Amino acid sequence: MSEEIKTAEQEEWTEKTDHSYGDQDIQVLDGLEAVRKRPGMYIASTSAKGLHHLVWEIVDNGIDEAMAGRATTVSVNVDKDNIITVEDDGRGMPIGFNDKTGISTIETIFTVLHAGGKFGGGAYKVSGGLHGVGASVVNALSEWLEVTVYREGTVHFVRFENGGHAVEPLKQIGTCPADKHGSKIRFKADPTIFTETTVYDHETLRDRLRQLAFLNKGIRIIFTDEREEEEKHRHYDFRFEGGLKEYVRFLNKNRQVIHDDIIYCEGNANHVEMEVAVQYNDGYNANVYTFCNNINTVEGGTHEEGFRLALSRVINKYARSHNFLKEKDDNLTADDCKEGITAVISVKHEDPQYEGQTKTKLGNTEVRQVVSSIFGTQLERFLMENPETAKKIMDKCILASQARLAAKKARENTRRKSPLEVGSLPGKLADCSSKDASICELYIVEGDSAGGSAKQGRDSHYQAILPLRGKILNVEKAREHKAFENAEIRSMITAFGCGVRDEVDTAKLRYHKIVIMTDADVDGAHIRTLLLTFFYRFLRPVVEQGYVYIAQPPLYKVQKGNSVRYAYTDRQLEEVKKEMGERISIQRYKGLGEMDPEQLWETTMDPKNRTLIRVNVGDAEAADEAFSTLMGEEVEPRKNFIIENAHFVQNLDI
Ligand code: 1YM
Repeated sequence: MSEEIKTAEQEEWTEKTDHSYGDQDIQVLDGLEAVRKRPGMYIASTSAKGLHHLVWEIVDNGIDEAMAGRATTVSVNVDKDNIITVEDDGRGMPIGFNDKTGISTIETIFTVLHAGGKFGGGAYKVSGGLHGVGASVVNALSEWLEVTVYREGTVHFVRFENGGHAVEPLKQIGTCPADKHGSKIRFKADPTIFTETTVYDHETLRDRLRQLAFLNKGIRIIFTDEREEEEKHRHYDFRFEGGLKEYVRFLNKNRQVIHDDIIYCEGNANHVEMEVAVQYNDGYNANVYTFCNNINTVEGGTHEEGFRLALSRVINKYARSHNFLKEKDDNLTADDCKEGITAVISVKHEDPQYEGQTKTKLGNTEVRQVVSSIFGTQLERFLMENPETAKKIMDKCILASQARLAAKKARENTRRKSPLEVGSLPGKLADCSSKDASICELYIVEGDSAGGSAKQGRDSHYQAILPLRGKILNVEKAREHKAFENAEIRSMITAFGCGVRDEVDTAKLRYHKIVIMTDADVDGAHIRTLLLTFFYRFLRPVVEQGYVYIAQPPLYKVQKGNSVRYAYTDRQLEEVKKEMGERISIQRYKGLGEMDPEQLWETTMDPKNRTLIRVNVGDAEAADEAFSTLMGEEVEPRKNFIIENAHFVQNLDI
């Protein structure tokens, strides 16, 4: 396309993205077809995660408009056919139309792959850089997509179908009041691409939209899920004037905080915008969430480093000058200063560089200095102005350092001298003979009697058994050294062989499948949760890298003459009953202990028949919420959580 036939909007856009409009007719077909052929190149996956990415891409564009100060509200709607509607009250997408090519700006946006442009997730996008798959990718992967724009008293509309082709060109379909403006996008994910599922997860959508509202203070985000009957429609209206301050309050809602006032700061320098909020609770874990351009940088990076540097610098300085630390005392470590902290750090950067295994570690070096300096100054000021809170924080950090020294001693006693020294393995462990970790499995079994059956039933070449007696310690409520003194926990750590906490090295893990095998009852579920809490807090990489599994023992044995079938769920029982017909006997297993070794092998341990559920952490915030609610001190939120999630707890096995 030559210069003189560009519309004003296109001109503006071209300038920004440095993208030439040339050859777009060819690109349209090539580009979108390429996306449909190999969606994995453009979105993380075609599983549920990729499906949700479609929503985030469009939502991000609405939030961009709001962050530019042009829109106040972004609303998201899921209707009963899992059709998504995203609408904002911004300027409305440009409705410029080109007579010569017959292609409007909007069609261009939705049909041309814009690598690196505003709509391609490149430099121009401040929000969503990682998701930034581009509106055209959403279009390519939708069965159909419709755009409605309200702008300058007109309503314009275009619909795409058949792999992203406009059914007819963008056209005006009506008028609207002059003060109505905004963009509305409706789409239906293509089930031939998202073959696993095209059903959106309510909680995933709600949690992320709420998080976006926390991260972009003042922006109103409305979420309506219409998939239930009308009276049960779920509706949320998020708007947080306090931004991260409210986010931290939300994260700590189930915790006992040690001070009410949240430490908060925002500022900008060197083209970096930053916002930090901090509050301590009486727990022992650090929950630090970091974001760049609204993306959760799970691997941390320079913003997190800047925060950590400032936190320990300022706390040590204050502790010394106010005599909490004596001259002879060592400095507090960064971990001492982080015990029981809940912090959210959010930066906005025009040109973020991501590093790390999953590209979720912020690499821009100038960010470290900006966060360290702005947060450091504000924290220092906060401590000066709030001496009572400052004292509580100092006392907590000093206690943490004393506990750390005690834990170090306890931990040293737990460490195995060498991974091959079988002599130092726990006595209760029935180890396997293979030393090839990639095929080795460790079953953690509830109770000595089930442990006995498992030992007899297993294939001892690659299956090891570690029976646990009674309930293990709740690490959510205990300081680290208590955990290291606990016999069951020590046995597990020694058996795994990969170290704990910051020292975890999964290369040293002795079993690539760690299988939790508990009874299918309430106690079993509790023990399983205690174990998962311990793994999550002490061995997170082991969980994250997918080494932890849950065994699924059968609930029923159905027998007719000599033929025996097992049912793992009530629904399955009904099916089996139907298939087997009359004169059957049904036995309900109350615990693993009721099965003889052969049955246990056949139903739960034999790779040919068994079902193992791999545990994944999902996002850290959700896991953290689950564990702090289920395992923490506060009783009321726990009750509510169990009631709200009764369904989830029941289905944990699925
Ligand atoms: C529900 C999703 O995409 N809103 C939206 C998009 C744009 C604008 C406003 C917009 C931007 C600009 C000027 C500008 C887009 N514009 C373009 C482009 N909501 C949603 N709201 N006028 C309107 O950035 O200058 C792409 S998106 F590039 F054409 F300007």
